[in-house]
Amino acid sequence: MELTKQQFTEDLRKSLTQNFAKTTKNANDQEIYMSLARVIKGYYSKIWLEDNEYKDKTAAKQTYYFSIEFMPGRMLKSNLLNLGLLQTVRDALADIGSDLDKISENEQDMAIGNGGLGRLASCFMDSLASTGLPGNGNGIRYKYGLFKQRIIDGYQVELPDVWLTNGNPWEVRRSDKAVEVKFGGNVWMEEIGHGRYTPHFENQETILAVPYDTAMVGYENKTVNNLCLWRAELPEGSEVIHPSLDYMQDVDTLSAVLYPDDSNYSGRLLRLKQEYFFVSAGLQRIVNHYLNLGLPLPRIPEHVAVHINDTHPALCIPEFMRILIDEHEMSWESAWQLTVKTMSYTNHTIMAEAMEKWSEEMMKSLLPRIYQIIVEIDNRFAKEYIPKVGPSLVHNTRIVKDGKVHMANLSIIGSHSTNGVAKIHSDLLKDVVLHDFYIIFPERFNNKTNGIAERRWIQIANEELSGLIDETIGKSWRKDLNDLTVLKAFQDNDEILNKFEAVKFHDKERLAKLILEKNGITVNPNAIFDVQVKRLHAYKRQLLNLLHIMKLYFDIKDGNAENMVPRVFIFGAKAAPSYQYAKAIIKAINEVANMINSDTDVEDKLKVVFLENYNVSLAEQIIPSANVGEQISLASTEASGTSNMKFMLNGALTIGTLDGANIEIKDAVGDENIFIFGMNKDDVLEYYTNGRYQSTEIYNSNPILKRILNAFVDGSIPNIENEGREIFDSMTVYNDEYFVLRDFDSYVETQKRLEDYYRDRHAWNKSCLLNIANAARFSSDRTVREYAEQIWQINPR
Ligand code: NBX
Repeated sequence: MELTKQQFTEDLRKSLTQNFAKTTKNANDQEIYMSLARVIKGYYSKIWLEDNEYKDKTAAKQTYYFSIEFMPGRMLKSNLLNLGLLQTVRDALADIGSDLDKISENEQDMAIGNGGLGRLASCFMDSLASTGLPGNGNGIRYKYGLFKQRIIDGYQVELPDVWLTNGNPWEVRRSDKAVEVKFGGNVWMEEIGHGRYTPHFENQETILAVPYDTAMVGYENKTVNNLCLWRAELPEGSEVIHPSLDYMQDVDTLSAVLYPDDSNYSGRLLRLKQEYFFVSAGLQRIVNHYLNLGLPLPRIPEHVAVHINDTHPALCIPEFMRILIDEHEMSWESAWQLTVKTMSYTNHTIMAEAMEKWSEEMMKSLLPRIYQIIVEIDNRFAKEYIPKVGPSLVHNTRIVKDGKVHMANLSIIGSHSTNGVAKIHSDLLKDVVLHDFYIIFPERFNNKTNGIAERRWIQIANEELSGLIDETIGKSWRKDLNDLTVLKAFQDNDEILNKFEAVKFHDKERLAKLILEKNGITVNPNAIFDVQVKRLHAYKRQLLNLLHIMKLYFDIKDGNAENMVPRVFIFGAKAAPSYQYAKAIIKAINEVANMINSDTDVEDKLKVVFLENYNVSLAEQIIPSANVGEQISLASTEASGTSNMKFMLNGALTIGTLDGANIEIKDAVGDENIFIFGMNKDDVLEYYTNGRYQSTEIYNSNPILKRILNAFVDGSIPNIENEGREIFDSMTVYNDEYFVLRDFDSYVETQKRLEDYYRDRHAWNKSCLLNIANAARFSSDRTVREYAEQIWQINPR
């Protein structure tokens, strides 16, 4: 939008006076942030209103992305960038003696997600708006986001994330759009003639769902979509008869906390309540809005697509059926057709422990009507498909069995599309994990490789690199990332390569400063910055990284590292609070870090840094400065990964396995520009089928590994008596579930090759440039366009 510095400064002054009775002279940074955010909201709200009117007028089809997690991070700079105001506001603030970066730090990260799945949802929100696609989010407004992580004595300690204390300036509470969501009680069916039944209810608990809307502003266009987050409250009128304290507390807890488990299923009642709560509220609002436009219900799939982000919102399927049948008297057959046409589903993991399976008893007592509908869906599925595909296939794919409701089965049967998030992952779904479904519904399966919102991950996170790209190839890449391919023309231009190296060096100096401030560790910006940032999980194998660090440490101690290129290993990772093994690894990383960082023999050859509380805003500070990104999950376990794409876009080289999107990154950059090691998925599957892995054989025959693993239990690494034992046993007694030892040698060799390559500055810089130049296919703009065309059938404005 068009705006002069003077106009903006005037608006900010006004906002400071109106909101805080302050001037630019005596306001503190928090007050400036709040006033600034309100000014910005004022600017985009006009576009928001106009786009809503446009959407209503055209009744064009819209997508609603249902996700129990979102992780937008900070909104201020993103909104400024997308409105085209970043530079104007930066300059205007400088004029009044203020600094945008410092002001921005007063914004609490909106961290209502765990990791990959939630961050992907937010990248999609940015990309949908920025590609002009009508696509909205639907989720829960948790009062407390993902816990804040502190490291105390090397241990993870979890603190509550009280992100709403100062208020959230971006949200709009819409009381007029509140709806009621009902739980429990009894339901019985009454015949109303012509073989039709209507449900009756008694003793239900009613909760009011109040939506809070946040504008998702498109990049330099006219689109503003909506992220709708629901809060649980006491229903209106409940002041007449004072409700029980238990009930009041129930209402309060419903939207209070995000479950802190990533890739793990917890069959807790409150979680099921949360799932139904945001599903029911979201669908009610969509249907109400649709009917208010005067459109006929049987045509709803022409105007509405509902996406189920993993199985947490799978209750969309029976709830949509309930609304159509019970509230709008539609026949089962018609309602089912509309439901399947409207719904689509993404799977994000093949980890067995993540698969949601609710006990029938719980489902029946909490959601009696939904349970009935699920059973009916299941029975009709069996009746229709046994004659077509036989009883055994139907048995394997049934929704209700062994006393459980299988949510993935419900999602596939009740939708027209099931996709994985990278080629290898979608293939594994078809060939292995969901093979029986694939036989029944081959046309429903497809792949949508993940992507990242390039605006946040380079334009905002790495302004200096963005500036250099502008200088080199012009600015068009900011609108269309495909234009980065023009950089290929400079791959042998040393003058340009040196400039890219210089930018990376500045980024590393900045991170070095942060590390000194936060951890009191001095690191050398000339060292290789080698980074692994992601949730802590055994399958992601942070331990493999740590074993390699120990190898380097012993090399130094033994005097075998004279010519080693100095390295700084940087970790960021939260562990689920109940995931003891993951917490043991965090403790071990921190104790190894203490040991190495304080050993004077090591000098600055090797440093290990664990940065606490990894989240979106910290990622924006870490990723630009990486030389190497670690993507070392066991092949076949990481569905896609998305930090791999962020590193690539910021000119870091990947060391990784043939897993997730690493494979597609390798295809994009070529073998010379990535470091691949270890088993591939077929090697792993082969071990699974023949069952012949014996980790102790490797332990006993590999003296280097033996020495490293022994260090975890013989006191060489101090202060990890219990954790060291747990880790040691996992590698030996419990047969190393994720083949860390099996891939160790290959990893070490590849790390060595990487180190040698780093010495050749021209070759290294060229590879970095080629990673950037080939990053466009990992833009989430590309991903959402594919969803839009192939699954949702929605068009850009
Ligand atoms: O989703 C992640 C995957 O692990 C990543 O490989 C992928 O890049 C990312 C985005 O597609 N998955 C994730 O964050 N969570 C879950 O998959 C999950 C599944 C079930 C559950 C809890 C979490 N109960």
